[in-house]
Amino acid sequence: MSTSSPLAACAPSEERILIIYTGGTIGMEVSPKGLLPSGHFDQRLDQALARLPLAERQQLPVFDLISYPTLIDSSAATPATWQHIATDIDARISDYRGFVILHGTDTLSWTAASLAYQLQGLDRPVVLTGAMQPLEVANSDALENIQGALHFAAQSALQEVVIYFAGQLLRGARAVKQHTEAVDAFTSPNYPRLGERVEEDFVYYPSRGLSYQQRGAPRFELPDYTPFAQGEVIRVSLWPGIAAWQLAAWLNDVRVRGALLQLWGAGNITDDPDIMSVIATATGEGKLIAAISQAPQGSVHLGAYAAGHDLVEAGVLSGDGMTPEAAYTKLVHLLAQPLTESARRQQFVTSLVGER
Ligand code: ASN
Repeated sequence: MSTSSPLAACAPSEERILIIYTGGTIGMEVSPKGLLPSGHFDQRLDQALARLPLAERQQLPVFDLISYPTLIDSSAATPATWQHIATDIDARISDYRGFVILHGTDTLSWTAASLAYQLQGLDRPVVLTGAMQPLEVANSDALENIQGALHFAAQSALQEVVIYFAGQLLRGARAVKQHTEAVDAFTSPNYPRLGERVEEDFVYYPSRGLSYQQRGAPRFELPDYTPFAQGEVIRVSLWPGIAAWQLAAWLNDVRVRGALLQLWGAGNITDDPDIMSVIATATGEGKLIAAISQAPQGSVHLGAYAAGHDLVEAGVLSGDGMTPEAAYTKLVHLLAQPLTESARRQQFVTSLVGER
């Protein structure tokens, strides 16, 4: 399904934005079971835009909109969904000056981080947004988020995957959902915002964006993520009293190829040799294991405390100050490619898209 904004017919396609609607609260409608993803978003968006003051409407960049045939609540997204969206952007990359992905907020930051790794060297904006309230609800945040996303998607200086939400522009590989209800549901704990809405202007701060030296020439990496929808990479957050047998139940499974551990504070783990032995056995078998903190801000410094020192010797990679989203999707991305184990380990600790 494809539709265009009223002005799109007069604009060459390379001056347009492509909106890809995947589902999420932004387009949901009430059903007897609760909110459900709903279609005809093109017509519904037209109606909403028609209610804007003429001056605001005229300033919006022209766009086309495609809607996925199966719309999802983003809690149903898997690595296969991330791959699908990246492939769709790749197929149309030279036809549009920028892209807006309308996505549910629950896993929006996961998709954003994954897209950043798949679309390396991106030379135009890919802006993800969604909403905490459906488009038609009174005082919904949906229309403002779409407007902002469109404005940033038209800024050619912006050349990376970002999230626009509630007036803030955040790096996709640095953002997390921080609130279940508030309109400003996203934050970027370890990196400043890349831009923001200042009254009627949408201001990008280029000094915070990915420079050409950092991102390099376009070299999209679009490996097959399908196997990872079956859970080949796991995520374990420590809790007081965690036992070796519990960790082993996941890490020893032959289907598991990678793991993200969320440690205490600056990178500490329970002082239990059996736990360390489970981890060392897994890395010895070639499993890619990385560690970040459970604390939302700051970095891990493996080895700063005796309680974390053995992790380095057990082959655990430092995830530095990466978000869980950025660390997990990076493990998936590296494992999906035909790389040697040492290349994977080396790339994990290198900043590929400004994620660390
Ligand atoms: N459950 C919804 C989703 O992630 C939440 C939202 O979009 N605000 O699809």
